[in-house]
Amino acid sequence: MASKLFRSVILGAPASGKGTISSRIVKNFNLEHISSGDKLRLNIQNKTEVGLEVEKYLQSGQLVPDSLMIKFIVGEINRVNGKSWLLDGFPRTVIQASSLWNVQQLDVVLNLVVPFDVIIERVKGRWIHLPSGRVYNTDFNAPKIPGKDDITGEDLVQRDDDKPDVVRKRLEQYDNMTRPVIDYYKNKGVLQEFHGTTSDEIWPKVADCLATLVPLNAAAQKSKI
Ligand code: G5P
Ligand code: MG
Repeated sequence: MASKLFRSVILGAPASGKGTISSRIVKNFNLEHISSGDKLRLNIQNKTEVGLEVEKYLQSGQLVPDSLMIKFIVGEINRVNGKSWLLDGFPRTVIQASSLWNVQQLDVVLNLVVPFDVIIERVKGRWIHLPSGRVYNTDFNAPKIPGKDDITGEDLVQRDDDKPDVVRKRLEQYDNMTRPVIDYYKNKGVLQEFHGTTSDEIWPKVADCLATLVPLNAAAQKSKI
């Protein structure tokens, strides 16, 4: 008998901790993590056709046009065909959300709610490992060796769009474009909200929620939470 697959989305403002919480979800539940931002940054670094097209949007903190984004993510979803997944950073507009729903209905949408003043402080310390998307913070989860990835020892970089004026723009965009996505999923009956000021406070609530939802045959829990 085919096992039931689990399809989920994690939503939240820029730097609300989607990447941080996703890496804990991936460690504890057997889901493929598809982060739109990580995939786009990798394409920019590798100077692919998509990368060259989207670079200007990411640098200025603007959203990539819906048509391009939908095609890109549907391609990434098809690539993990046959596995349960967690989408991070997509959808960001109601057009993206309804296109995704037409392709694939979701089991749950996890929405992280973190105050904007907390977010503005924490992005200053963010460092990332570009090839893997691993994320660090000098105040929260510092790398073992400053400036180096814990696993590969390669250099960490700061994101172009973490400059204060670009972060402000991304938060504005989030308010205008992505808040309606939350209502879209509320109406579909799949939204779960998690409030807090730190990822350590939010994570146990997310883990409890997923423990009741992720089918054991699709995502055998790898370790005790
Ligand atoms: P991204 O890459 O999807 P955002 O803006 O949605 O970018 P971002 O910035 O990646 O989200 P996050 O994943 O929510 O943030 O947060 P994170 O990286 O885990 O945590 C942020 C920092 O805080 C890290 O340094 C982390 O270590 C630290 N941290 C976490 N928890 C705590 C804590 O409790 N305490 C403290 N002190 N620190 C903590 O999208 C980028 C761009 O790609 C394009 C757009 O141009 C977008 O701007 N894009 C799209 N465009 C159109 N449509 C889409 N669907 C698109 N997707 C991407
Ligand atoms: Mg992220």
